[in-house]
Amino acid sequence: MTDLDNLFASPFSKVADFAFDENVARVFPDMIKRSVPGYPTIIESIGLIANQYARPNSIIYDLGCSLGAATQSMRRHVSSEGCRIIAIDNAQAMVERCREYLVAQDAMIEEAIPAEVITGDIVDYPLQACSVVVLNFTLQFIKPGERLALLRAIRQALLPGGVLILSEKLNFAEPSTQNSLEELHYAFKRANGYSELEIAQKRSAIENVMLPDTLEQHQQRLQQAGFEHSHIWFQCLNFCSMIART
Ligand code: GEK
Repeated sequence: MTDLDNLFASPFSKVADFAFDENVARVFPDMIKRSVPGYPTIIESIGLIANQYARPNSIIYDLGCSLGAATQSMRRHVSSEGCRIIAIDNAQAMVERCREYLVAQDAMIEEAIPAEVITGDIVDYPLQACSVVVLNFTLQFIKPGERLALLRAIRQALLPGGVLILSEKLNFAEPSTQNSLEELHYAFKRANGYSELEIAQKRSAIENVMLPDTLEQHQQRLQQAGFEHSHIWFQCLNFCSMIART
């Protein structure tokens, strides 16, 4: 059981920038499910996609793994022999809980593929040759000026036929599209029990920390980084997930 997200339920005199600390780690499963439309479907599908592209005896990376939901899904679905998962996050509170969840999963699944969780900054982490990389709602937290270099490093590390699964919140250049999808996202949050105060305070906490791009910016950057093909495989409101192939 995880705690309910009520982190923004009481009024703050000044809303501090959002940080992935112990309080967030404690409520994270509830927070992300009630905030990201389609999150459970994306998580389950990441396992299926990874299973299509994972090469025998290769590494799979889960970058910005938080509590390891994508890692757990890949452990359920990837059947290629000799694969192992390296999950990385720079938030110590996330890493510690992620390890506990994986130990619990070990007890439930026989012969789950090995997964290790590392505390590290994905911006300068030396990636080894790999067949699958997951960036599930992580790139939007990386400084915009560092995003291309990170994608280049991922592209360099991917084996031929390898894949990047990139999920992001999207911005839209056309103002009426932006407003309409943003309003629908707030409606989604209200329907999941968040109050107007919670929505407003979370918004100001995150606005300097999470900086979404447009789909066109993503596509252009993926191309610049050396990916041959990219396409959307999932979109719900202003949240999407892409597959980028070598
Ligand atoms: C999921 N993928 O549930 N290096 C390493 N980790 C980072 C960095 C960095 N430079 N910057 C941010 N993070 C997960 C959800 S959450 C998305 C990902 C969200 C980590 C940060 O600590 C956090 O755990 C994660 O990226 C983003 O499938 O909260 O909306």
